[in-house]
Amino acid sequence: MATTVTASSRRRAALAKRVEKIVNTTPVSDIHTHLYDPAFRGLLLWGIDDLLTYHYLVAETFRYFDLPFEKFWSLSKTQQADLIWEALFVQHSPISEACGGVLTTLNLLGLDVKKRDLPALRRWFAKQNPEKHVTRCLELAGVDRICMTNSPFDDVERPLWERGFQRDERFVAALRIDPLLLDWPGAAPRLAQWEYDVGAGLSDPVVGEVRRFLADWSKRIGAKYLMVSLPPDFKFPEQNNCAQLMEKAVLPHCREFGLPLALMLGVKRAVNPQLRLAGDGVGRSDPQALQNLCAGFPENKFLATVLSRENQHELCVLARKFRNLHVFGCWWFTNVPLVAEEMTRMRLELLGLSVTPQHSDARVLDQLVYKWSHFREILSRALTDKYVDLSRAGWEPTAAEIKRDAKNLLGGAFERFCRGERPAPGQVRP
Ligand code: FIX
Ligand code: ZN
Repeated sequence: MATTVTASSRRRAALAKRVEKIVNTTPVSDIHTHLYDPAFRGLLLWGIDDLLTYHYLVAETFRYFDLPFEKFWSLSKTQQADLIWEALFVQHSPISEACGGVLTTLNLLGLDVKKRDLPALRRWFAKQNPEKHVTRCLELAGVDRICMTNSPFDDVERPLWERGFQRDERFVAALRIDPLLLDWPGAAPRLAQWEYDVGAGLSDPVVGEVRRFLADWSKRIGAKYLMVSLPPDFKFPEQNNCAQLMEKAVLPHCREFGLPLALMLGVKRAVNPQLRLAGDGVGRSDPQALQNLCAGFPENKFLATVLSRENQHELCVLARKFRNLHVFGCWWFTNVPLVAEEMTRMRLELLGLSVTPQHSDARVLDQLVYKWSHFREILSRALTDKYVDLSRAGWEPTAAEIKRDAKNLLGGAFERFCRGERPAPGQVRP
């Protein structure tokens, strides 16, 4: 009996090692980030002060100090980073996921974190060549493609696209349209200012102009998909601007251009506005809206992620019913090991390999390093358990099969979904 147990635990350990090696060396296509092509210069955040002032850490810091919000915001980035470092790393052990992430990143960059020496960390970053640092972070994270979040409504970003620049092919564009869908009265005058003939109403000619706007920007940036983050009370169909614009302008545009629409569901913006970017919260979404979209528009492709842990199971079940729905990422508050592991296992069990279980949502370049290192651990564990289950049934996965599966999960399935490809029955082979 003891010999059998040892033999099977040895087999398991060998399999775990093989899976881990494959998962760690499979390049990732990171399908949603807030990073920018290096040509955008100051918009691409990197380095220790940007890592420390990440809004995830800002929210955690305010739990420890009673500084007035406005006082904090009036400080320079370096001063804010000093306070965050003191509160989250010096006064307390940095055990939260966002804090641990900073340390994983620094450690993998080869820095000595145990000295707790912030000035020394700053000196190291100050010496880095920004272009080389981009390549280094991508290599360390094992990421070869990064989807940006590109908004024509962003006054810093828009002129750069209008002027044009030499694209870095590692950075892929995604067209962000939140202001259009969520604040039509605010967006309409801006479109008018950019010479699209729109008034406040949504007559057919106005909808035509919105489509012209979407077409111009999809072409200008070479959009891989369109995207919007929506509040928990998003409903579809509905007689409001958001649902009407989605139905009459965005979905026809996506069909015409063959582009998916990414829906990120469940964010409650500005629950505490004093925290600024750190002040958003979460609420349960109604999966009926997504169901209506998938069922009502079978020619459209939907990418979806939901913010509430309570919605995850329903989302998986929905994706089993609609092949025009692709589930992605452990978004934001769900990107903590406890929830991400549960979600990843659930998705593998309900959706197999037809899912993209993670995106980084990185806002700071260096975060790619920890976000992918942490997720690869989760994925390796979850996949190992699944392959062990298979081997118990006599099905031993080959290295080539494991590689194929890892590739699927880390970007391959997403690419195929975007291209609208599904293997023909005869092609479904290992
Ligand atoms: O809507 C989004 O794309 C969110 O990811 C952001 O708004 C959010 O601030 C974030 O960075 C979450 O990770
Ligand atoms: Zn995001």
